[in-house]
Amino acid sequence: MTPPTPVRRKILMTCALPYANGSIHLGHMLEHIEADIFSRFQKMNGHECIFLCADDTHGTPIMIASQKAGKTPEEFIQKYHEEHVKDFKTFNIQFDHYGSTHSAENKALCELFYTRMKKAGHVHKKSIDQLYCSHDKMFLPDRFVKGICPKCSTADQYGDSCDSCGATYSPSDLKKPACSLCGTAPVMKASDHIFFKLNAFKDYLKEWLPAHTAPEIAKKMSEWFSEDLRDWDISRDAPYFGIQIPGEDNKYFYVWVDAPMGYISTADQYFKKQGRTIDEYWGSNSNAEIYHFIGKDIVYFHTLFWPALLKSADFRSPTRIFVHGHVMVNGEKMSKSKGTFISASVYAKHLEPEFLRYYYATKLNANVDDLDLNFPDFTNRINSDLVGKIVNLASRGAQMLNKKFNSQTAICDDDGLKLLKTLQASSDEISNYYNNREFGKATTRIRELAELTNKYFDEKAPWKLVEQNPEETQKILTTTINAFRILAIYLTPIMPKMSAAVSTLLNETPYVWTDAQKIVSHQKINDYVHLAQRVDPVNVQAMIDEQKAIYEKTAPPVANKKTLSTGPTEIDFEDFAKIDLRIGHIVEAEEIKEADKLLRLKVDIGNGITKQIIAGIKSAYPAEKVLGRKVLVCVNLKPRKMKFGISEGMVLAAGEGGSDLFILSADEGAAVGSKVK
Ligand code: NOT
Ligand code: ZN
Repeated sequence: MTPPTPVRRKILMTCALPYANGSIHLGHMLEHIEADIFSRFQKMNGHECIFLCADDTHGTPIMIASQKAGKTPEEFIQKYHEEHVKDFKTFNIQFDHYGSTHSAENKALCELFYTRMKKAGHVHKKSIDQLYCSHDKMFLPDRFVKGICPKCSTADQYGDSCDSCGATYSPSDLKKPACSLCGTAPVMKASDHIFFKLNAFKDYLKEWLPAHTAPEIAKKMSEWFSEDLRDWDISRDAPYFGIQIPGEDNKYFYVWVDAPMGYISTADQYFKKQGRTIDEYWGSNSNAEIYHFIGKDIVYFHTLFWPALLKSADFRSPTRIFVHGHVMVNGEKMSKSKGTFISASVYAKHLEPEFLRYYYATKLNANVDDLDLNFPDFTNRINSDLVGKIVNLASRGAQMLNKKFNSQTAICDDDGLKLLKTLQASSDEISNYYNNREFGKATTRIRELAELTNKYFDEKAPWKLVEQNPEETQKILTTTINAFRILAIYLTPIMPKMSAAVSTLLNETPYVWTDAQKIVSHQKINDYVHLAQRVDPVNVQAMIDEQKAIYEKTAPPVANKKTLSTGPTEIDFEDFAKIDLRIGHIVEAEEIKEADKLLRLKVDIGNGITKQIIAGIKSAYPAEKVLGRKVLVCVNLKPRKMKFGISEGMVLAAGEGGSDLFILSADEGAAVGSKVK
């Protein structure tokens, strides 16, 4: 009887699309490693598994960041695209295609969705009031408004939540709100927005959720169903870097609309290249498996908005949303100032990427718990488990075969064959762990099998036997290398690089899962090359130090207001002594019409020198109130190019802002240009 042909599954899977305005860090890597392990496992079992990702490229933050970088948004996102692709490659994340939401396919798809949603009556227009910066001529997203927390009065808080007391609010609740770009006080302005009627899908979502997510997620999300689901604002006004809404003037899709579309449009690009179509996977009748791997912070978008959008536009929904927890480092939240917000590229400079894959795998399971990247534990697991127990088998077996037996394997001894049977018999168990994303259990089982093999090796003690019974010794070494080979095959989804080195060592082709059921005998092997070096804690520290230094170099100087709310940061006397303060005489003052806060001043600082200073004091000082006054000026500030010209110094003032602002003026007797002591 011939065994039934295994079913070839059709799987399409994605990771969340990283934003194209920052580097890939070890938090992203958890998700990409998790997904990559899953994908490689499916591929080596002969299934079609298409692993896709793309950069998430639209929205206000990217538009503003590109302006600040002096680039077009297209140039800006291109640079990150290249960087992201490179970082993923370093960690052996094997995408079938890595796209971008800034693509013709994504635009076309958004338009198609919108047309269908509109036709089905699932969108409507409504005028809403929002904060608007009349200087920057744009509506301000919550994160672009700063002010005083309405609850605890801490200064310099974002428009959505307070860092100090944790309160959440809307930007118009802030006291003394200001545009975070230019400091201008924003005004309320009305504009038409387009809303998606999410509540029309409430009954559908109620049923959909438990069938497509883990019970703990479904339970949490079901809390939303106790009330009506609110309409979702899917439009943004120009200026916006994104995809224009068809049939509207200067309106764009909100980035969270076109981002999930990226899952499908990236698939579209991939299939087109192959002369296939996305209907095979995404068509409403397709029963292919579709999985989204995401972090717990974006569950809302993937389990409410996304299935509703798909339903509205008559697309099928994903099979399952796989949610993981966040990465903690040494038991704490990743922190830039502590150097534990580690970028992928800095990690790879100091430590082996495949070790991170192994370590994450040992801690990954199918639940949503946070995962602690604990460096002492990391070092220990790599050194004692991976290197000490697993890789060590290869060096013990192969090196002696190289030296004493002319690199030739023989057959296995009887005890050895029993051992190999035990290892092979674990195939289904480990397979199930991989399929169920219980990678921690898979690595535990593999480690146990390595322990059995080490026990066998120690009992047989081939290093003692080699002189008196070379024939038996060769068999023991053949068993050892076979056992290691099986473990390397089981580890292939996690450690593809090591697996490739092992197949090369044994003169074999890259491994597929069923190769574990074979035994290698009477074959020549190659010279053993080191497969893994132990982790030196010195390198861990060097990585953290480098990351910290990068942060310190790029961190914006701490604003005064913030410093006061959290306790002053001390500076050295030498730093203070660098500031050259003088008495200046304001000889010209002019209001900059286009800016709410700015005056253009000419200040005589003595010795015949005058400086142009653009000062943000207009809210308290109209031009005529400062003209002719003697004020304190910092005269050695590097000239800064501002929107309205170069500013060559700083007029000192204190206060919360608005009308609550006081210039520091000098007594009438003070001589212009004299140094402030
Ligand atoms: N760029 C987003 C983030 O949180 C993820 C977008 C995922 C795609 O990093 N979308 N959906 N839905
Ligand atoms: Zn502004």
